Amino acid sequence: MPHGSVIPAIILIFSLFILQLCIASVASAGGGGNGINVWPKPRIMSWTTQPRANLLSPSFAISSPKHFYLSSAANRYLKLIKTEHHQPLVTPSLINITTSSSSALHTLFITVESLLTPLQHGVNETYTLSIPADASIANLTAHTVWGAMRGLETFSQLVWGKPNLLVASGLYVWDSPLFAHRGLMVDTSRNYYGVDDILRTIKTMSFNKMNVFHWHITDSHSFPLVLPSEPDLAAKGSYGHDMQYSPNDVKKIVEFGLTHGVRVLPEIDSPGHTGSWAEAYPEIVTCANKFWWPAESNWTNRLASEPGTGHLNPLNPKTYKILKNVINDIVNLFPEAFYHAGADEIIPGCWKADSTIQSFLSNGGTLSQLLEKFVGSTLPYIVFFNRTVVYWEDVLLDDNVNVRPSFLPKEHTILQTWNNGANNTKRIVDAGYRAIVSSSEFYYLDCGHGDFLGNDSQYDQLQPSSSANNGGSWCGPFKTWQTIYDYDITYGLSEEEAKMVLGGEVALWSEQADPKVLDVRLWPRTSAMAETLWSGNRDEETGIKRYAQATDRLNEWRYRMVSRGVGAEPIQPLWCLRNPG
Ligand code: CP6
Repeated sequence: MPHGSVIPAIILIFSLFILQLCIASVASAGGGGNGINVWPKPRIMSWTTQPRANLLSPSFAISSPKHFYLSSAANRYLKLIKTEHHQPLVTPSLINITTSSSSALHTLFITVESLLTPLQHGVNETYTLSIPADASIANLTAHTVWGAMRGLETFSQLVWGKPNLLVASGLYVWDSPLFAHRGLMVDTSRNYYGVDDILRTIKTMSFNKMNVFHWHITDSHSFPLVLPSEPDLAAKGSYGHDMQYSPNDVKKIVEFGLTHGVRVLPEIDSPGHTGSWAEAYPEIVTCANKFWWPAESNWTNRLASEPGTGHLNPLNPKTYKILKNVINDIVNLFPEAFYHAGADEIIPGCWKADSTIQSFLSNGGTLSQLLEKFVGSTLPYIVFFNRTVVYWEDVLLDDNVNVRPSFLPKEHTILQTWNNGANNTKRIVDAGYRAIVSSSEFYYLDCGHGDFLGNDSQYDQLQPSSSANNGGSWCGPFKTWQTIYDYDITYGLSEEEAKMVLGGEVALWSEQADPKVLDVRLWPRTSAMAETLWSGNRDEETGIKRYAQATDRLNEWRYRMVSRGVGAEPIQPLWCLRNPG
């Protein structure tokens, strides 16, 4: 946790302060139970008087400092607040609802300390929100505009009612995320998503106070991104002209992210997962355009197998000529300071299929040297552009093909873990690297309900490109929201080790997902991670995991997301909220 010891001290002071002021013994406003629901739950949210609500004046306004992105966010929230008219599934049990217009809330004032702080990893997202019981004004304060956006989201969730809008009042909120990196990865290579799908996803992330859209743009199946210096990659490697992202599309997505406080982190996966590059440049891709099903086939290497697996050839100088153009274009298109370079799932057999690599190996070269050469020739070029390089854990830990740590400068490299059965996060942070956690057992959302793991020799012989198979990606069981909510990304780590964990990401691999199921696969399960990383999954007082308390709140939150245009799936029958336990 990045905040050191200052914040616990602040929390303690505030807690004492609040305990004295609490007349009603409502322990946690906004935590469910009284119908006031905020997701993710704020770190501290307390009634300063008895729980009550006031009218939101029909002329309610948000007064925001002038700032390109914050002003836009304030307008957006004003519109949302005035049109949403959320009807709580459980009528809030408040002591006092004042509908007299003399006590209506007229203005939310936003104060920001530093308007110039850019959106970047670790940016201060702390905010306070106070909605006094009788005053006609409320105050939102934040260090940065990005924190103010988080506060606007909280405020919007405190408003409900039809035809009159009500706002919870007599409330004080102090809020700040536990983890700086709260991400969602979407794979747009296996199946294509339209720009609107991506924008809706980013918007929903902002509803959930998430801040990193990790865009796994390319893979073996298609190369949908049009790059000015290498236009053939998309022209030949995409699924078609209507399934590409133009530089303008990217600009739109990046800008949309900024107005929502969401960084757009691009991933161009290589040297593995590059089969689609072979459409334009067959000479730099090994084992391209044939399904690689190595002779030593077993379930382990079938996990990574896919049609046209394709690996860039580290021995071919042309590989680097093209990669440098790609890197140039990516840093021009994406202002984001992190650059995800992939480097997952090297399949030795794919490299070994190439004759130049065969002679390199028979002359005493090793696979590890091949990967070192590749990383050593590309990483410095990315770092040259002031980017921090994110790789999947495999580059360091894959037991067949790994890179010596000396090749990965710790200050410029972050590793994203996904195999935590062996607690790879611990191995990564113990080696001195910062980590982003995406444990496949908890955070991989792609698995639908049709995954077959049985024993059927005929099925096993199917080409993964067959419609009867999922196209190469093996899935574990469907992850429920509780599975995701339950997971602690720093499990098993010491306090020192945990400091190296920047946060987590859920991942939507898209072999079995496309726009038709996007929202249902993502929401509200992604919301479960969003809360865990924002404020934790445990009751502050008892330290016990708060599933039960979270269930009604998440159910309510799902309805609010639906009314905001998100196709989130239900987690309970309506009956449960009509008949609270
Ligand atoms: N594609 C890429 C994938 C996967 C990875 N990288 C993947 C591996 C195992 C499972 C799910 C997805 N489909 N490029 C691993 C990081 Cl279970």
